Amino acid sequence: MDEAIRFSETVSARLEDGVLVVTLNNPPVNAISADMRAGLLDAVRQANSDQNVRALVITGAGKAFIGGADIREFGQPATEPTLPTVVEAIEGSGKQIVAAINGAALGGGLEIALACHHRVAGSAATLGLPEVKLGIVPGAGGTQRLPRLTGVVKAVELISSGRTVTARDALSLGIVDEVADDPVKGAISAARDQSAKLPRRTGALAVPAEDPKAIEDGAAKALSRARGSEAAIEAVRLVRSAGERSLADGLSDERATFLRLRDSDQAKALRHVFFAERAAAKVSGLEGVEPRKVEIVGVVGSGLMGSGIAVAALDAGYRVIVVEQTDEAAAKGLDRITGLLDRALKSGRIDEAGRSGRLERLSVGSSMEALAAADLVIEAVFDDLQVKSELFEKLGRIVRPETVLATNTSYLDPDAIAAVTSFPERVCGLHFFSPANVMRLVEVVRCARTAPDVLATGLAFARRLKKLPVVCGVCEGFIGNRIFSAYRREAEFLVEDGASPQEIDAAMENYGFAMGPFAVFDLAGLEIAWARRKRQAATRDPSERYVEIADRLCEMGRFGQKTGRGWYTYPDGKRTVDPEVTALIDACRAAKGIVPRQIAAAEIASRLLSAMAAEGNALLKEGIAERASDIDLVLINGYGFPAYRGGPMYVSQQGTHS
Ligand code: T1G
Repeated sequence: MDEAIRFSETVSARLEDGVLVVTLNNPPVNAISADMRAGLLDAVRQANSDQNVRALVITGAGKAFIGGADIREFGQPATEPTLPTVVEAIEGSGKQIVAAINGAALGGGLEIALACHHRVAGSAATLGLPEVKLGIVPGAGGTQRLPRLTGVVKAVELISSGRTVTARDALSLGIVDEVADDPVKGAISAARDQSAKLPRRTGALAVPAEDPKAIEDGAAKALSRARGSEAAIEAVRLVRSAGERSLADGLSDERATFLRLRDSDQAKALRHVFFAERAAAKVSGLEGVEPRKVEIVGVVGSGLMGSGIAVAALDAGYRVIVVEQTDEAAAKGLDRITGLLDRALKSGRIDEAGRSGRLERLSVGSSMEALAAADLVIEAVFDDLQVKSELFEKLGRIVRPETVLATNTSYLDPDAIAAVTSFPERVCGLHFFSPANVMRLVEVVRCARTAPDVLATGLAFARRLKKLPVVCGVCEGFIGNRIFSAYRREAEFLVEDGASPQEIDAAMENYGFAMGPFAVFDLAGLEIAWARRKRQAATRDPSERYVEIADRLCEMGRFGQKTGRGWYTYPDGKRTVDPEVTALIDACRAAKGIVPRQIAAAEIASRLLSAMAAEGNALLKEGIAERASDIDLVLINGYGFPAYRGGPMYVSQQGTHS
């Protein structure tokens, strides 16, 4: 073989002292295309019959190792050679094949690595089988080979969640054999060292013996999290079966399941979500706009929201200055933030060094002047226009001329807040969802005067926090709460028409929501929506349908779960139907002369989804949301809409409600 060999458009190799280093190059993430499969198979076959080749290394060009199968090809039938054919050729090769995992090894990418005989990961590599997030199961041996390395319990957890792990974690789980600063160099030297040995084939290993109870518990936990995701349920079944039958039987079941799921409605919806996330990153008017540099983040307010935002910023490596009104409040804020870090330590999400590093980057105090050092200041104080306006006026005098100011308001008009400053172009909204250090969604609000680079700064900041930013314009409630209000209104119409809150909750939980609407109302508290309805009462069109039941509940002091009573009652914390509420609903219906009728679960879901989509269409028309898929992302990531349904706009476009 020559020194530089090209096997296909995306696969080339060079021979280094008897080791054939095969490089996959399909920018931007080395997704596995038909061309790559053909080239890789050719490389392995030719190497097998070439006496000059003692061993092989497979690696990726650029930042990724292999970002998985090419999702854009999913709608088409798989062409030969298929990925299982390539994987089988790699594992079955008589010559040592070592994976040099230089970056992301996901899905089919990890399956290729698992079929190699030895794995060396670079320290920045990430590894995972995220297929369930696309509504499918791994299709090239992932469910059968991973448990042979990690055991069934770990593999069930990893594959059913689709979670990715770092190189270090992969090493301790047994997924990789080495972590090296230069994985290609490490892999070449491993290939040389081991070229005389028999290849260690993952598929030939026995699945490690484990306590059957641990497997049972792990599977039960994964299934309870699966919540209607067919792919996750199938993934659990396939991984569990790995220990109970031959590799060949496991592989053929896995492939058949993969092919069946690939064409399912859930998989189609999840592909829509995948591309929706990428589309959301492309914001009109920001082409070529550079965000401002942010190193120090200021947070005003250290309540539930402020402390969550502070922790998210600390997690992302920022220096964080938290300011409260008094020393006493600052001390409480510090306690709250420390408490969140302690919890992260206890759960193993961070280690002791991570905890102390975060605390070193944090300062909490009562002097506003400290914010003069900040590049971005986020206010998370009480949601009151007067309070926020006064704060922004004060901040305007303290911060530097390039500092970006962001408001975390949920319902107030950020344009009105920006107007009190002399620099509204430096103000945007960053609407986090609670708990802010956990929830992925951030609505980035483009105010009337927000400068493009300020909006870009908000987006870049949210992205560095590993959040999903969605840009929206100014309206009451932004995208999410506007749609949620429409959802609430329709849910109350349904109650008046004859459905009980518990029937509605059951219908929506059955549809795939984590919680039904009335359980959510009780959890969030009924008083904010009540206050808003009272504010709007004077201007409400009297001919508009209005349901009074929620007002009556609030007048009775039933503000939801925190008062022990709302739409439900909560003896010992357990959600229970309350005859008092049932009687109230009956009375309200009777007062309007409504004869209640039985409403089927399908009609409940269909009406609630239509109400959401109608409000979404209004948001598009008003230019609040840039595209329908942005609305889907908001509902999925902020409001518990089941991802495998694709979001309310997607559902309405498909015309399928149940
Ligand atoms: N296929 C096609 N396009 C992809 C892709 C993929 N697998 N992954 C990324 N892209 C595009 C993406 O749309 C975007 O395009 C650009 O690459 C950069 O992506 C048999 C069947 C690898 C960690 O689920 O997690 O293998 O918008 O902005 O932040 O079992 O992309 O620029 O036009 O996300 O640096 C499993 C999904 C497939 C991996 C890189 N694979 N990708 O993150 O860039 S299932 C996945 C990611 C499978 C087998 C089965 C991330 C990344 P555009 P990006 P990034």
